[in-house]
Amino acid sequence: MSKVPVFCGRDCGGDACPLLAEVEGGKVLQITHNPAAGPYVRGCAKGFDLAHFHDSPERIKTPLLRTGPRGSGEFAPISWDEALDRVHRGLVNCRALHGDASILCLSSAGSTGALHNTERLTRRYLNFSGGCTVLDASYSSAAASYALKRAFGGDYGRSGFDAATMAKSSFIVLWGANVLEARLGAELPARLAEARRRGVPVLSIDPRRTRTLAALGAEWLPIYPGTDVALMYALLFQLHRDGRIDRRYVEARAAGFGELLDFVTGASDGTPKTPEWAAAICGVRAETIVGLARRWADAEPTMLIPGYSIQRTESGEEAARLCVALQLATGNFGIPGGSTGSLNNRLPAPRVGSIGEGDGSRNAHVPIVRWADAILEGPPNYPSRIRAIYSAGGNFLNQGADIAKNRRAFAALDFAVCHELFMTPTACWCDIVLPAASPLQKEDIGIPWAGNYLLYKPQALPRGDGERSDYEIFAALAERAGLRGAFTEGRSESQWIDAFLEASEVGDIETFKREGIYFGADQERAGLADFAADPGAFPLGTASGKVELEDRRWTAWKGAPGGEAFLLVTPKRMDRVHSQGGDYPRAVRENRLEINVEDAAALGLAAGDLALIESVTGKTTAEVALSGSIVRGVVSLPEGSWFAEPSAGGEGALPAGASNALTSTEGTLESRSCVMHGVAVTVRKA
Ligand SMILES: Nc1nc2c(c(=O)[nH]1)N[C@H]1C(S)=C(S)[C@@H](COP(=O)(O)OP(=O)(O)OC[C@H]3O[C@@H](n4cnc5c(=O)[nH]c(N)nc54)[C@H](O)[C@@H]3O)O[C@H]1N2
Ligand SMILES: Nc1nc2c(c(=O)[nH]1)N[C@H]1C(S)=C(S)[C@@H](COP(=O)(O)OP(=O)(O)OC[C@H]3O[C@@H](n4cnc5c(=O)[nH]c(N)nc54)[C@H](O)[C@@H]3O)O[C@H]1N2
Ligand SMILES: [Mo]
Repeated sequence: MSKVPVFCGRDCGGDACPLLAEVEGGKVLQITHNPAAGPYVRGCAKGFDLAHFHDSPERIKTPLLRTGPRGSGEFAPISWDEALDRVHRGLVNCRALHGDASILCLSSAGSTGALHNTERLTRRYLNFSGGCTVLDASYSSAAASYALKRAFGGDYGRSGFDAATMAKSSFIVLWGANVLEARLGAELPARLAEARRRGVPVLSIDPRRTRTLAALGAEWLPIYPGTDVALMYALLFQLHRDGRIDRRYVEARAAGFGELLDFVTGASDGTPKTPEWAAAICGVRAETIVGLARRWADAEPTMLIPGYSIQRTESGEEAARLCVALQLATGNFGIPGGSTGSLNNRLPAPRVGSIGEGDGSRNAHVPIVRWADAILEGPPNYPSRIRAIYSAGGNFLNQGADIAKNRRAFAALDFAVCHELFMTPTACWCDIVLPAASPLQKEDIGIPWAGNYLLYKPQALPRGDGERSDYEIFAALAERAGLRGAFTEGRSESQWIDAFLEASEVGDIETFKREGIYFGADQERAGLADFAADPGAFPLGTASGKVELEDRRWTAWKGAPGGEAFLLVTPKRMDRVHSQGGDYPRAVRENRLEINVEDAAALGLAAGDLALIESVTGKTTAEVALSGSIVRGVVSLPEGSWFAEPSAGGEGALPAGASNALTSTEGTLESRSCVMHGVAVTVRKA
C-alpha cells in the first residue's frame, strides 16, 4: 500500500484541496486529509469521496456515437480511431463550410489545474486549428468582475485577502456567502471556526438559515434575494447620518464617493435611502439596519466576505461595487482583518507555469449567458453563425440559463462533441461522446482559487483503454490535423508538469512532489494594503490612481415578493459540484423545493408533494421540502438536477427539479451576467 497526495481539481470553490490517497493493487482504498497541509487548508466530503466518483459503474467507458435523435440518449460504442476521425472530419467540414468562428468552445472547468484544464485545453486545440467562438467571462462572477475591474483597474487581481488575516477581525459579515457548503476556498471554514472560538461575532446575510450559519453559531440576517443593494445604500445612509464616514479618508482613496453619497442621501434624486426606505424593499427591519451600520463602524476591524451569489442577481454589478464602498466608508478597506469588499479569490497563487491557450486573437466573442441565443440567432445580433459545439468539462445544456432554449440550440447544430465521465444532459445532446479520465488518473499541479499555496498529485491510478485524458484526446485530434508537434510542443504530460515546475517559485521540487503541497512565503496578505495605508505612494492602476466609484447605478432589484410571486434562489449543494453526481442515485440527485412551512400551508402543499414552479422563462416540477429556515416569500431550488434522465430524454419531458428551466438568458443590464438568484416564480401543487 502506498500513500500519495491527490486533489479533485474540480470547480467547487477550492479547486485545490489537499487530500491523501491510499493506493493498493490499482485501487484507491481511502482518501483522507493530507497532513502535510497542516490544520487549516482542508478538503471536504466531496474530495474524500473521490474514489467513488472514479469507480462509479455509471462512468462512460467507451467512445460513443449517437444513433437516435439528439437528446434521445441512444448511442452505440465505437472505437477511439473511428470517434477521433469523425470528430476531426466534423470540425474540418464545419470550418470549410461556415468559417472558423462557426465552432463554439462550450468547455468549462470540469477539470482545473496547470495542465489538465478542460477550458484551456479546448481553447488551445481550437485556436491552433484556426480559431473559434469563445464565451466571455463566467457564470460564476461576471458581474463582480465587471464592476471590480472598473473600481480597481489593473489591481483587481490583488484585491482579495488570505483567510489567515481573519485572526485580526473583530466582526465578520458573510454576505450571501455560505462558505461551509458553497466553498469559496479550502481555508475559510477552519479560519472562521477559529474566529468563532475566539468569540468573534459572525453575521450571515442570506435568505436561508444555512448550515454554515448553524455550524458557526452565527447570527442570521434574513433578506429577500436580489435586494442587497437596498440594504447597502441604507447602511451607507445610516453611517453618513451618524457622522461615521471620514470623508477625507475616503476621498484620499476613492473617486466618485461624493456622487454615491448624493444618491444615498437623496440629494441627487430626491429619495433618501433611509433604513425605512430599504426595509420595504429588502425585508430587513429599519432598527436592524441602524444597528448593523453601528456595529460595522464600531468593530475594529470588520471583515466583509461577499459570496458570489449577490452578484448573480439583477443588480449584480451594483452589489459588487457597494461592497467596496462599504469597506471604504467604514475604514475597513485593505487592512488585515478587514477586506476591500472584493471577491476573496483575488490574490495571486505562487508562481508556476501552466498550459497556454495559444493565439485567440481571431476568435469571435459571446457573453457566456447568451451562448444559446448566439446559436439560435447568429448575425447581426451575434458575431458568428455557430454550427458546431466542442464541450469538455462542462454541462452547459443543464447549467446554463433557460434549458428549453439550450435544447433548441443544441437541436439546431450540425455537429456537437463532448468529453465526459458521465452521460449528462449535455452529453445526451451531442453526436460524439469521448470518455474522459478521472482526477485520480492524471498528474497535475493544483492552483487554488484562494490561498497562497500549490498542490501536486501524481497519477494515482492507471488509465484503461476506456478513458483518456483531455490532453491525450486533443493531442490525437491535433495529430489528425498535422498539428501534434505544435499542440504538444514535443512534451509528454509528465514533461509538461516538469516544465511548469521549472518555471515556478518552488525551490525543492522533490519535496513538493512527495508531500503534495507548497506554501508561498506570505500567508497573511491583505489585498491592496499598501494602497490603503498610503494611497499617494502606492496608487492603483486606475485613471485617478484611486478606487473608482463611478457615478452610475446598476440597480434593478425586484424588491419584496408581491401577490402570488415568490423569489427563487438556486444555490449550490454541499454534497455536489454543480450538476455532478452522475454517480449518485437519482433520488439523491434530484433537488427538492425548499419552502417556508407557512407559505406551504397557505398553498396547500405538504412535504413530499410535487410542486409546479413557473417563471416567465419556463417551468419545472420538484418535490416539496418544508423549512423553517427560509424567508417567507422565498423558495430555494438548488442548481444541478439533470433536467431529464437520459432514458426519459427527448422533447416534451417536464424537467424535474432543474432550476435552469426557470432562469433567463437576458442577463444583468450592464454586463450581461447571469441572474440565478431572485428570479420571480409562482408555485402550486402539480
Ligand atoms: N459544494 C459546492 N461548493 C461550491 C461549488 C459547488 O458546485 N459545490 N461551486 C463553486 C463555484 S464555481 C462558485 S462560482 C461558488 C459560488 O458561490 P456562491 O455564489 O456564493 O454560492 P451560492 O450557493 O449560489 O450562494 C451562496 C448563498 O447565498 C444565498 N443567496 C442567494 N441569493 C442571495 C441574495 O440575493 N442575497 C443574499 N444576501 N444571499 C443570497 C444563498 O441562499 C446561499 O446560501 O461556489 C463554489 N463552491
Ligand atoms: N441555476 C443555477 N445555475 C448555475 C449556477 C447557479 O448558481 N444556479 N451556478 C453557475 C456556476 S457558478 C457555474 S461555475 C456553472 C458550472 O457549470 P458546469 O461547468 O457545466 O458544471 P458541472 O456540472 O460541474 O459540469 C462539469 C462537467 O465536467 C465533467 N468532468 C469532470 N472532470 C472532468 C474531466 O477531467 N474531463 C472532462 N472532460 N470532464 C470532466 C463532469 O462530469 C461534469 O459533467 O453553473 C452555473 N449554473
Ligand atoms: Mo462558478
